[in-house]
Amino acid sequence: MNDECKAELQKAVEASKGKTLRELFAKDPARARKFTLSAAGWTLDYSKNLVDRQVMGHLMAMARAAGLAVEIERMFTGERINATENRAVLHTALRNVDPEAQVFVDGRDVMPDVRKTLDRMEEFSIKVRTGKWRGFTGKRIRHVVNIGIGGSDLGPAMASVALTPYSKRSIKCHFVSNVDPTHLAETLRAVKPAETLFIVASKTFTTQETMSNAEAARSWLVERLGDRGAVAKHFVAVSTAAEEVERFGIDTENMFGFWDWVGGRYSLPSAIGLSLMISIGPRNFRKMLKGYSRMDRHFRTAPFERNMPVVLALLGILYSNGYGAQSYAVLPYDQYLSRLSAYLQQLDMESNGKCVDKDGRPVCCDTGPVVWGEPGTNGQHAFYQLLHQGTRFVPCDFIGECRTHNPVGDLHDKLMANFFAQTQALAFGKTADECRAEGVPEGLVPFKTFEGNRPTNTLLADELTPETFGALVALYEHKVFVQGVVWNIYSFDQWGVQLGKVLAKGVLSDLTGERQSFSQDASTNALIERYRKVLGRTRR
Ligand code: G6Q
Repeated sequence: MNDECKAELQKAVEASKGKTLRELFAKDPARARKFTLSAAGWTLDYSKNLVDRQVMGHLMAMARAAGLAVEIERMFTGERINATENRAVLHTALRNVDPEAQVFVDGRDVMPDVRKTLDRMEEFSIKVRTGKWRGFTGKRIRHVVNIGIGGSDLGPAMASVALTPYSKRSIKCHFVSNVDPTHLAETLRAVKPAETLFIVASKTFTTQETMSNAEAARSWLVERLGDRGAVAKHFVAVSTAAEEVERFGIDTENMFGFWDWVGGRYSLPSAIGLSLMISIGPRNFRKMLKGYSRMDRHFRTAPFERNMPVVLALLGILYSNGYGAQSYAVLPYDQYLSRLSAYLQQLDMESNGKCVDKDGRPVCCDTGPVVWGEPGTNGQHAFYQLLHQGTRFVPCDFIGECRTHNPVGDLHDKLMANFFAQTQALAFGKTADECRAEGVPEGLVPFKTFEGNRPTNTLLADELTPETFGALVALYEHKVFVQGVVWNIYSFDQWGVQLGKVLAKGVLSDLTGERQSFSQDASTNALIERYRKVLGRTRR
């Protein structure tokens, strides 16, 4: 974070501290309206934050001092802003629905390839959905198993739950990511080989977990169907690595490509979303892209003061760096968004979990926070106690919709009553006097008092549709981007992930090799020894 940003943040913190939400609301009856924004089908009410016009003014000045406007344009126009990997960052091109749009990387328009891949995905999805594409024995595909991990899993896995109401119920999507054999084995128990399509989703097609699971699935299929030729009808690939795909035995005709300028955790709107497209159909998939694109346009063009990703990002920085918040909670009051926080964990923590700035120097302040959460109201019966009365400061995003896809009696009204009531309780708490007025015995007053003043954002849409879902994901993507810009860190690399990919290889050879002496540290060596003993791999 540069000095000018630090100074503005400091002013924002000074102007913010000591203010209570009770006072802020009492002072300004128009506060809720003033601190509410709309974009791409979402309303953001951020009035229950520890801010007023003055605080927001300093936060906006901080964004300007970071050169945010320039950075936004650099991303959208395909500059190589992912400098440590020397790549452009163009997930926004994947959902650019303008048929005339051109987006250049090194002088080449990428949009024709983007459109072509989408059209190929569409053609293939329709074949699978209508039964034109059949398995080796002539049966229709009833199960789609996406084998991938990290960015090649979390997006489609989260989205296929989120958009269940739009799914073709006769085709079930499964996601296998973990190299724990249990994940694959339990999935294979639930499917029939003759009716199953495997999508091997891996940008590099070398990731150990994915390739091991894909090889095991291929053996299972060949064994069950009794013919190696079956692979062609039951395996397709999503990758950037054509040679590796061929080596695995998948015809590149059945490979759907993407490009090095699509980061794994930003790849849901690319061919990585193939399983989702098969499930919800191309039309709904394109509606999702439209939703993404509406939020992209809003982010690129709205003034910072009215810009939803910018506002969310700056509030997050205020709390991370000004109030010492170590985490934030994402609390969707929608069962269909049950995987959202797992998805956002990767998006945010992999992007902004960095300790050096763009010049390679240690950062001067905390960067990406810990992200966590569970759908409401379950969390209310679990961890909300800490949110209300714990010693930690945890800002929260509450996400909900006015209409449910499943109207059952008054259940949705009850859900939303909790949704609204929780942010109210967190903001305004309950004073000791209020407790007394309710007749709480004096000895219990300290326990029943709620300090309040705990900030929340409320995100509300009419309904969770492919459009609003796409817009929601884009909102968080851009929020993370803005924070990376202010912190002056590289948000689009992930060297920590690469480290893990290398480390396990050395340990694996100690676990399985002939050698009885191991090359790790003393603790790890002892654990390896114990493991090998149980498996009878210790020579006496
Ligand atoms: C995402 C990360 C990481 C990646 C996985 C899978 O941004 O780079 O989560 O997506 O490691 O990589 P492959 O797609 O290459 O298998």
